[in-house]
Amino acid sequence: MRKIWRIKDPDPAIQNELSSALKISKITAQLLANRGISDLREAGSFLQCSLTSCHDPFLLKDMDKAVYRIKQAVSGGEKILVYGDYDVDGMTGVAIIYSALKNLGANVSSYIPNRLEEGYGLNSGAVKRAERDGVNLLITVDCGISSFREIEYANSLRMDVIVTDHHEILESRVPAAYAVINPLQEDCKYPFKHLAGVGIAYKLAKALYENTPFFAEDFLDLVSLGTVADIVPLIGENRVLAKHGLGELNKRHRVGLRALMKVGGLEGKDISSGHIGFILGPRINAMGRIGSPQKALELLLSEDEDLALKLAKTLDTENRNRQKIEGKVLDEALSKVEREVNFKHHQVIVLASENWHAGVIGIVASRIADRFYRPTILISMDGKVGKGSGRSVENFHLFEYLLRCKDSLMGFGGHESA
Ligand SMILES: [Mn+2]
Repeated sequence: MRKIWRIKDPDPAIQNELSSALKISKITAQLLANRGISDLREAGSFLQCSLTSCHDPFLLKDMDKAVYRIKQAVSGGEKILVYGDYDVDGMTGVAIIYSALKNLGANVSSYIPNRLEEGYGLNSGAVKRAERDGVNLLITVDCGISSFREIEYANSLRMDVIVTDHHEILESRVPAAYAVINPLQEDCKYPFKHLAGVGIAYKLAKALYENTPFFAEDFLDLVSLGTVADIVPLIGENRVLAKHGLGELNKRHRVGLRALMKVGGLEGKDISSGHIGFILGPRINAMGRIGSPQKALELLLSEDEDLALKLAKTLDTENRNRQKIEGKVLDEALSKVEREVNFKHHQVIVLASENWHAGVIGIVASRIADRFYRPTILISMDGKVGKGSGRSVENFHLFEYLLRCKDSLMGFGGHESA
């Protein structure tokens, strides 16, 4: 695709101020200004990119309540279930909360639903099974903010639910959970609103670890993995966490990730965000799309070299299968675009088929949205019910447009652009 470059007009006043105070070149100063960073303090902390610039986790609404309830559960030996989404962001977040709770001596287990059989978010079947297993406290990671009914149901079974999520909030309403940690809540004072699900999980671990001998920073490799893979904007705190996390990733101290790097041909290489986006992330995601996500989580948590290598190879194979399935769906979708879409009349591309694997429609939608620069929704039909996944383009708030059609939808959730 041909790109049109438009260069911003320079601002000599800001250039002079930043370059002389921070001893940087005028070009660097202008680049900062172009990113909207024009005051000295902000520019200084951007350049330093220090972990100490991260905000206090207790600024998150309900963090104190959540920590209180979790500590009560740990000391009382209550069963805790960490329930997360099946993407990289969700699985890395579950790995963090699960490990943190294990370290604190909790009676904890984890659960990642199957995308095809159970779908996104909490489901009542899983809640019921948790209750039968004696779970008293359920913590969601990267999901839960739109699981109103399932949380009511958990409450009716006398199970407390703590929601940690970063997805959009439906019409300012949150579920009736014991605590809801999501910086997008209107009355949440947390200054940074773009944390990934794993970023919020990290904040919870950080809060739980206060006054203990453990360091939440040990989880930064997982934080960078989930943050980069979830494509949240790498600004503010996300940039700090991703940068320090990449440093941790490069130490290769996590057995499972070391095995995944080996299988992905990254041995001896300096791991970059590109490697997360194109090599590590897709292999972990593949399990959530077409395989069993629990295996990817097992890999993240593994402490056994042989088992980790075996699991990493499974992820690699599933990723190849995912690519094949995706290629087929993309071909079919493109020929549908040719037949069904009239670019003069249709602002949004919406396509449906009985043949499409629901695990890959999101990635295919994003390829089509890129190619035609139109918001795109692909729907995988199963009888009368369809599951769709959409990707948007700049300045088209997909979530808000879906909100306008909510009467014809059985359920939906997500972000501005996906
Ligand atoms: Mn996420």
